[in-house]
Amino acid sequence: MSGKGAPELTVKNCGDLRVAVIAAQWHTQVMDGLVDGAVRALHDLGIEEPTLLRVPGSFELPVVAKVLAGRGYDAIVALGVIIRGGTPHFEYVSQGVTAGLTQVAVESGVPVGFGILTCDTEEQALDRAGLPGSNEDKGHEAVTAAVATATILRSVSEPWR
Ligand code: DLZ
Repeated sequence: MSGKGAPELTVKNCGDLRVAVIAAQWHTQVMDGLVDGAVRALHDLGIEEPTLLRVPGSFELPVVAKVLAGRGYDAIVALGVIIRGGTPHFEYVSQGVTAGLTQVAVESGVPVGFGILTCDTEEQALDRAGLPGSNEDKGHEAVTAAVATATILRSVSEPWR
């Protein structure tokens, strides 16, 4: 999947939204880039006090997202890096986290930003991590998409705003 074609999102009136970022811990250098990008995006959007939680691996992201979705957050952002190895484990973890996060978002009505990199190599992940020299900034993108979606949902439920 190519990053070409990504929209330039403009998000307004979102500084009061409650946002939680959940980040896995595998592949430290890439994860650091994703988390920095997410924090930068939240700052750019005027969201000053986000919650940041670290979980062991990507597989643990959906259960934490589910609990947070029931605690009044307006948007949740999940960050993880899964790199293909020599066994089918990559497919199981990737499918588990993708299906789990989708289920949380659809069943709770709370948008979940999908900042999960599923890459064949660490080089591919570094290129998407928002680090100096990276071509893409997926942590920043995931926050912006989740917050943009939260503002859309709020405009539907509170049309007078
Ligand atoms: C076990 C495992 C493997 C092999 N690879 C990754 C990975 O590339 N990225 C990631 O976020 N987590 C990985 N994990 C850990 C699982 O997500 C999970 O934490 C463990 O299976 C324990 O439940």
